[in-house]
Amino acid sequence: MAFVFSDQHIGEYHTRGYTVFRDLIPPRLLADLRREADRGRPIARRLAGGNAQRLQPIAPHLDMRPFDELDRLPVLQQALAAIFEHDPGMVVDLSAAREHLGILYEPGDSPYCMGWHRDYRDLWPGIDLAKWQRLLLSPRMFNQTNVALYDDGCLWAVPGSHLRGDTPGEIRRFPDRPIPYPDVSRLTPEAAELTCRDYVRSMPGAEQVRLNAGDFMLYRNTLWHIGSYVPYVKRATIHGALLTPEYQDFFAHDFKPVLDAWVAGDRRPFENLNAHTAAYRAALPRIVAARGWRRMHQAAGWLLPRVKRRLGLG
Ligand SMILES: O=C(O)CCC(=O)C(=O)O
Ligand SMILES: [Fe+2]
Repeated sequence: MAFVFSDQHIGEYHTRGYTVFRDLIPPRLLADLRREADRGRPIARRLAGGNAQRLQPIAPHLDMRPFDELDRLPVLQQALAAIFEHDPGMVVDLSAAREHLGILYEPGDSPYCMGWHRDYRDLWPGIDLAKWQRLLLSPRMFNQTNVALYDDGCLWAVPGSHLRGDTPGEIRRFPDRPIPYPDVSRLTPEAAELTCRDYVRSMPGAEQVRLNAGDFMLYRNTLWHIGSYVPYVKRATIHGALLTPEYQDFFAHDFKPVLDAWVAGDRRPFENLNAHTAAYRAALPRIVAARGWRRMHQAAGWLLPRVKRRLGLG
């Protein structure tokens, strides 16, 4: 059945941090997108090896017409406009990310997974995390899209985590930075697959996102999420972003310098927000006590003149 937008999509996007526009892509466009995406797979592997996760950008390599057609689908534009209508100044324009658009592929050689992460915070040491935290809840920032051209269950997420910092359980699971992830390079394919699955499931609250061919997923990359990949399930999922002017500004001034430094071999240390949380927790009894004293002081300031008046002393 063709996609129908509903209030549920708005609610899911805000509360769970992602929503899926089911069956968005009509069959003829799906065929055109698949044809181009499948041309990109060997290019990705030539450029980044047999286990290449993606081809990005695709614009220099593939015919962009079907991708442009997808961006311009009226039903998609209307759905996105409805999701963000509470922010009338926001520029919702998928084509702004056209030159960055990528395609995620299944590995050619062996199973593997990423580490659990929130984008920027856990992937790129050197990012200004205080700024990232300030921008965390802005609807103009950090919106990403996964558009499945084949059924795709690679992505897992912790729904709702985009609304908050890490819970005590998440901090216990991943206290340190960089976040560790399994080295499966010396395992058999089956052992690698199951090791990755155990790791993915070890995150409290993790849920698999199941996309079908033709589904369009809008999500916040500030969610805890992870990709876990096997060679025997064909994948071609278009990976894009909603690049508002504000997000482009972050890209240019906060992300790009960090990326350039990394490419130049400059390995910066990871900042660990858990250290701030731990310091705050340790200080909490003193903070609470100080608040208590302040309240008593305020109460005394209110009470004393009244008592004095009552006693005829003031
Ligand atoms: O494979 C995916 O869908 C997720 C990829 C991802 O999270 C990333 O590259 O940061
Ligand atoms: Fe990510």
